[in-house]
Amino acid sequence: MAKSMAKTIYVLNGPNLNLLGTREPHIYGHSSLKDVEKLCRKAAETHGLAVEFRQSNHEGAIVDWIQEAGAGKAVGIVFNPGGLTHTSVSCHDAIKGIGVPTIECHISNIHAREPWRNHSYISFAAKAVICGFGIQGYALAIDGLVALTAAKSKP
Ligand code: CA2
Repeated sequence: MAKSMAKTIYVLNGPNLNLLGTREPHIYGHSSLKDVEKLCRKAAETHGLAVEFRQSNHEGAIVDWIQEAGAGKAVGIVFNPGGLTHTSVSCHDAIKGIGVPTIECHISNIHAREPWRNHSYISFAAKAVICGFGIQGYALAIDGLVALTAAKSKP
């Protein structure tokens, strides 16, 4: 059955997040991206929402998906841009160009790591940012997105 975009949260993951759980467990933990997907579906279900869960190693594909979420008027986007966090003007511009809120989400605390990870192009366009909670941050971002949008829809 087709999912209504008005009831769908996009969860987008950038480059190399497909490798989650295979290396650097001291930074990113032992869970896989499949585990993250299950966590997101569970969190969204508690709000009666569906999840469109995607990962790509290609910046252009992610820009297309951000535009798709905007065009379809999805509830919002939870976005872990991976390394694109620190480089991507195009993802920043795509988020600015849509009318749905984006929550930037990082597994690690990017402010407690290498200095070049402290800067995010995405944060300038995001409604909110969460980092350092491990993969639980995705569920917290979904809850936060729902709280923000519910607040907005109140009279
Ligand atoms: O903490 C995060 O979620 C990051 O967005 C993850 C990115 C990193 O470039 C950002 O600075 C912070 C890295 C994603 C790649 O993750 C891997 C996990 C396991 C093995 C290899 C890569």
